[in-house]
Amino acid sequence: MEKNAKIYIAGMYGMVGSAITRNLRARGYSHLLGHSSKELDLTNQKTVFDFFQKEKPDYVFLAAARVGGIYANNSYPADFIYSNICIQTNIIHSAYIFRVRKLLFLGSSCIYPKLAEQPMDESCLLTGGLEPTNESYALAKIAGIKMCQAYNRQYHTSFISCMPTNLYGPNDNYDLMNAHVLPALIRKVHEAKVNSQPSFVVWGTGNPKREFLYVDDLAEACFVLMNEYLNDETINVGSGEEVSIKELAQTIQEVVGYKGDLVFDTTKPDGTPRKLLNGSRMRTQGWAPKITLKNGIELAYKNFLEGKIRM
Ligand code: GFB
Repeated sequence: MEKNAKIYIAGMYGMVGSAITRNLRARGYSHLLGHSSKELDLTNQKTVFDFFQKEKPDYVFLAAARVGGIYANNSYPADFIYSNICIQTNIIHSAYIFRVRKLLFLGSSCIYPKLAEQPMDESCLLTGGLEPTNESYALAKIAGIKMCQAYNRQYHTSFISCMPTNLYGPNDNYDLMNAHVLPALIRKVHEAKVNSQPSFVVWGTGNPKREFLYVDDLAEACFVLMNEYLNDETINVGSGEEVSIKELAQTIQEVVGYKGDLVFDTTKPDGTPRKLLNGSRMRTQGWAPKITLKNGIELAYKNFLEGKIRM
């Protein structure tokens, strides 16, 4: 990407979009475009068309999405499939109409089968049933991957996609019901500490395993892919660092400085037992994560304490 390129970050004010924006600004890119969801309704096809007609960006990072943790996905499947299919379809089609030079679509590791062989290679896509709690979101993201590939094939566009593992970091959502597990547990452990509670609640059994990647490491991967990656096969972006939910909670307790008990609420779902990505193809692009899980949790907790979050 040329330094004077016009770059649209869809979802600029979300956790991923703001990390991509930080990365590009630090590299001296100054012609960055983005809107809050209140300013630009990406689910409205004409609004998106008019935006692209006016701005004609050279590059697009498609990081806008309706996201959430297991409870949100399980509770609002219609919202997740509708909003995400609308957002991505409107942006990908307008990017084609207005000749965007390259677009990077961000998906999620939940697109892979619930019981896929671990670690999950990109080739296992659509080889088995999806995790029911987030099937709507997963199907929307799979449609986005396939739409990029279809436009590349028919219209010779350069639309690529990447599948990050579970992400966390600045500007994360800390809503106790709708957040992802890592921010939710940071908030629960913090509140147990400041309120001198004897314990805090962990959903499920604590046995499932999850891989986590700090969002600034993902942003660097997105920059590398936009500049170097031309294959329209989707590519995993993972840390390779997997922990059980119980171990995650205990690590968060260490960082926060709280020694209370874990209480497991098994009325809440565990979700998929594991979703560790095979990130070897991304390593061949010359990228590797820099921030370990413990260090990342320390950074995330610091952001939480500074109020750089969404409740
Ligand atoms: O991040 P999370 O909500 O979603 O993690 P997924 C859910 C796992 O953490 C389950 C446990 O095993 C939960 O039982 N957990 C324990 C908690 N305590 C909590 C808590 O307080 N809050 C939450 N949220 N979980 C998501 C997909 O799956 O992964 C999304 O639903 C997306 O679509 C995202 O793909 C990356 O990791 O299970």
